[in-house]
Amino acid sequence: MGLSIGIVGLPNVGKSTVFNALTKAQNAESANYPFCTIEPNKASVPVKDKRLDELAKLVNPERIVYATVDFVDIAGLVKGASKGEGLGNKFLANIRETNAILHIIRCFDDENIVHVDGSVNPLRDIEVIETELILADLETIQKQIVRVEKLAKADKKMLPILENLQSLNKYLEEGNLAITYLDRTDEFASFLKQISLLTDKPVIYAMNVGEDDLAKENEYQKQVKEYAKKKNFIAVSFSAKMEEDMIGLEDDEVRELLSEYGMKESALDRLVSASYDILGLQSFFTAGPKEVRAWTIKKGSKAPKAAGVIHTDFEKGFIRAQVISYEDYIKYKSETACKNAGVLRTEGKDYEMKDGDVVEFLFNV
Ligand SMILES: Nc1nc2c(ncn2[C@@H]2O[C@H](COP(=O)(O)OP(=O)(O)OP(=O)(O)O)[C@@H](O)[C@H]2O)c(=O)[nH]1
Ligand SMILES: [Mg+2]
Repeated sequence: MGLSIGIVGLPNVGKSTVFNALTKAQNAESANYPFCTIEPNKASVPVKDKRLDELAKLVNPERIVYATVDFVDIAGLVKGASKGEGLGNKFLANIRETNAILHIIRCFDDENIVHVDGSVNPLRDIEVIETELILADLETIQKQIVRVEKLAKADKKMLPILENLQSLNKYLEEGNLAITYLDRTDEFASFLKQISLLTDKPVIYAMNVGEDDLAKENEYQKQVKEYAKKKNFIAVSFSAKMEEDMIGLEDDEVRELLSEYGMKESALDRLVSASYDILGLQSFFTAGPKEVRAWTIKKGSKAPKAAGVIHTDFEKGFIRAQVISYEDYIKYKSETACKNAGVLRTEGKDYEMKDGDVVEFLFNV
């Protein structure tokens, strides 16, 4: 279950700079002119969960396999993109299948860096981008309405889907994002899943600020935060430039630099944990001599579902799970010691997985 995130925003706001910082490589061209990015940049980034490193110290495996997040950096969107302005909006297809949207918002002043609309104004910029995403979705919805209308003539079961699509269409026309449209039957929810609307993904507002504004808050950040709060979205501040400058530094140098600016975690760590939160994800671990590995599941998943993330046969033939909490594993330092201390639990098919569980599944083939 891979996590993938699409990066959107106006041109020249720092999307590719962020992408480079997150992927710790200068792979994407970033330069001070709009529409620098034309072809999408894609990269997979390991999530350096510190708990996995701690487990590996105890288990000494041949390898450590971190969970990964895929980032997709695309061209900048401008007002009128749906009508062909700028580079148009066809490139949005590259983020259609992602799980979440990282919306980069310029919150720094720098007269040397061109703003496509002539001034820095984060709330206006958010509206421009969201409107373009909505317009792209309306195009998708209208095509679906035509298709479902035809289907409904032969199959009456499609009628409720058609009605739902029409009311969602109206909702988007009023300027709303699909993600806040909550009136969904199970059938409509699974229909929506198939058509992957751009505005039906959770959004993180990523405020790109100068490093001096990381610890304090400038006027732009205040505005975005307040707006995000109203919409129940997450807003994270970071300095793309500073993060990019940290590429290639050793871990302790990074920590030192971050703490100079009053930060504990890098942008990647904060963005990944924000993404896990909004998507309702958590991790569990497997730990053996071959590998210590992190796996990603939905919160509330039962043990067989978690087993199925490793292999579908594990889910089908699930017998039971042997579970040690991460804290117990660190405390007692080995599986045997955990067993002796009575903290290794045997759990059945109704067990709800907890974040950080160290697990071994037993199954029939
Ligand atoms: N002062 C300052 N400049 C920045 C910051 N982030 C990015 N820049 C600069 O802004 C310019 C544009 O950055 P990019 O990352 O190429 O922007 P983009 O959003 O990918 O732009 P397009 O690909 O054209 O849509 C580059 O010259 C960056 O160095 C920042 O936090 N502060
Ligand atoms: Mg770019």
